[in-house]
Amino acid sequence: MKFSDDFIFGGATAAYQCEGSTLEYGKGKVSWDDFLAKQGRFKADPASDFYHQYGQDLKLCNMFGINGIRISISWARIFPEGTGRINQEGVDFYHRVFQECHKNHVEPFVTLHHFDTPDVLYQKGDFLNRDTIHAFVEFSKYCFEEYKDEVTYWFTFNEIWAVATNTYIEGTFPNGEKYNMTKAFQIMHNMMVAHALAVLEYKKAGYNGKIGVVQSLEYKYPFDENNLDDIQAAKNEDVLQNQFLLDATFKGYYSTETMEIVNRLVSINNGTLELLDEDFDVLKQAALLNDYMGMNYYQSRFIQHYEGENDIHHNGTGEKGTSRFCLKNVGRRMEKEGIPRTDWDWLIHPESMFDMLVRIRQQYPNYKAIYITENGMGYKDDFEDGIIDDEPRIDFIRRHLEFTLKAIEAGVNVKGYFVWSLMDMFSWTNGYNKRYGLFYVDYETQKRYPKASAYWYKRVSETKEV
Ligand code: BGP
Repeated sequence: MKFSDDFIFGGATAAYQCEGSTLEYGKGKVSWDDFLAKQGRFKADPASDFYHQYGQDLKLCNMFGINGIRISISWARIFPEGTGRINQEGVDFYHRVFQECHKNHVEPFVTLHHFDTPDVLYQKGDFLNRDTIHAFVEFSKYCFEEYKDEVTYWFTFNEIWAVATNTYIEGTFPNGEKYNMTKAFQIMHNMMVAHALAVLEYKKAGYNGKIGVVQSLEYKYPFDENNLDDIQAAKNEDVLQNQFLLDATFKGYYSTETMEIVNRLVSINNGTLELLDEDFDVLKQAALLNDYMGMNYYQSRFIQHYEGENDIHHNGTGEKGTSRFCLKNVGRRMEKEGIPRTDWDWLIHPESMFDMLVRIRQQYPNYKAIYITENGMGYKDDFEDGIIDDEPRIDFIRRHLEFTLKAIEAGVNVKGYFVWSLMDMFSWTNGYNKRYGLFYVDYETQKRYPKASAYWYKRVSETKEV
């Protein structure tokens, strides 16, 4: 079986991870700047210097059969304070980038928020503060109108779950709180309301393009599939990461099953959620209007029942075997015999992506279309005289593409696949030794080198076969 001729073989990027120039050309501060400076481990400057190198990156796309690119617009480059004053230099920069995309026959898929809330809004509570919802909608409306001739494919948010868990459960994103289930659910809800309002504005204005949201999903299997407690633990984590957001996306309300689990998990913190009737009005309308969903998929989890104390350790160094994720009364993530892991302990389990795609089609039959907006492998690449032989990454991508084809065969409407990442770039909690790119970046010279995976991907894109 082959991919269709109009299938997108893309590469993904994100503004803060590749642009560099984080405080130049009129850009405002974002939540990460002070946070990273305080940590002192690494910074996002110059990263892959996309601000100046986008020309060569898009040329490489063209040369290597990459016909789509995920780009995010940095909100603070356009509105340095999040609202109000506009920075024309930032506006012009993205015009240049989009024009260069089209010159190279690379379709831009544009995300409006990829983890980089302007600091002014972040300091006032980020999306826990409902004012940020309205600021985001204003920023979105501005971009829809400004770039309407250049951008056809929009995404509102990247990975709402990652924002919630990394900010309020794992504590690895600014400003690092841990084990707060209530804030995690609340920010997910508020961001989905912001997404919905932006979708309604886009549709109301009648633009000739499409819009959706990117969710990060992981299939949650019970560690012991015959153990009822493990089955419940897997369901807890599934609702926490997947089902809460999928319900909001496709139904516009949370099912009874979802709310039972949400209420139980929130009560662990003695918390309450603010879910307003008017929120569901807009969520329900947007659920019917989304043109697609972006799915970022990296791994699955095997969950065991757990009543011990909260204990989370993030492996942000690539020291294999150092991760721990145990949440009291939710569950504990386990290793599983026979399932390999990367150096950062991410399970390599491509068949689980098939399971997730099929599940979406079954559980949310109004889903319309899915783009796999991120999938890829973090790896410590060896660079020998300009040659980067990344066979494990090729194998990772090949197997995920095989299961993508199988899902299409099973009736799931998958329209494209974006490798994370197009070129090597900054990784939020890991820095620079975790490389994902099809193109190796020498951060000293900013020279790009195609890896073996880039040559391999080119062939796939040309033949439509894996
Ligand atoms: C996703 C993000 C990306 C990217 C990727 C890899 O969650 O959308 O921005 O970073 O994961 O993650 P990491 O860099 O933590 O390995």
